[in-house]
Amino acid sequence: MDEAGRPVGRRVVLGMLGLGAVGVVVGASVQDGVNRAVAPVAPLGDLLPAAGGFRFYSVVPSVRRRSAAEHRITVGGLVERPRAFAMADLARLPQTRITRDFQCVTGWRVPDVAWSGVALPDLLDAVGASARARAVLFRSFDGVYTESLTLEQARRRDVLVATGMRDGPVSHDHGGPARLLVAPMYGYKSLKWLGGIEVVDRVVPGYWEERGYDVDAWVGRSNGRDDRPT
Ligand SMILES: Nc1nc2c(c(=O)[nH]1)N[C@H]1C(S)=C(S)[C@@H](COP(=O)(O)O)O[C@H]1N2
Ligand SMILES: [Mo]
Repeated sequence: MDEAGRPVGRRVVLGMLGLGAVGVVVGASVQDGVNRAVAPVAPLGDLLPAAGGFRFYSVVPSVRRRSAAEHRITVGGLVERPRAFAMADLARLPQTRITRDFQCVTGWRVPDVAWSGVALPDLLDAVGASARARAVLFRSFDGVYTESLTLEQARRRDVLVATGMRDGPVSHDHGGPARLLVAPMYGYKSLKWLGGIEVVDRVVPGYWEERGYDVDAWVGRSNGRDDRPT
């Protein structure tokens, strides 16, 4: 945190990109308390080449590539059948497609992004969550980033282990071979370079949540209140 208590992580990333801290304030009316925590972050889209409207984010300078052939996602913790899923194993589970706007708390949004993969409830059914399960913890193979969801959130059909995006595989820069897509929440919930899933008995705050962001990151809501215009 800096002296004002604001998260500095993204400015560090900007610094590593040689862009420096631009300090543009995102309009306070745009979102909610989550947004206030990130107001000092520059709108990268003005500075980086557009990747179909996305900015590529990583809290570490580089992430080792994993091929689809070598990649495994371990699923363990409070489950009946812990298992490592190869990409081919994921492809054999029921496939779910979903098209949604993708929105980062810093203010950029990409309309109508098509994703495909395994709905998290289908993956959880494949391993069998134990009676003590209350939450799910996700780990990135970048070695740093984590996220978590309550079990109820993790059982939504619009939460995917995404292996496809816009009719191709999820690229390395977008967090492939497989990333999380938490469609109803801000982008930071959608952990990239998914390497491990652990079913746990309580919510463990993730990387940005340790740095002041809300664990419940519903787009358009604040403290459970739905602020979306009707
Ligand atoms: N491992 C990892 N996952 C991550 C991030 C990150 O820095 N590292 N950034 C998050 C944030 S804040 C957003 S908005 C999206 C951005 O996804 P993109 O890089 O595919 O555009 O990824 C999320 N998942
Ligand atoms: Mo984000």
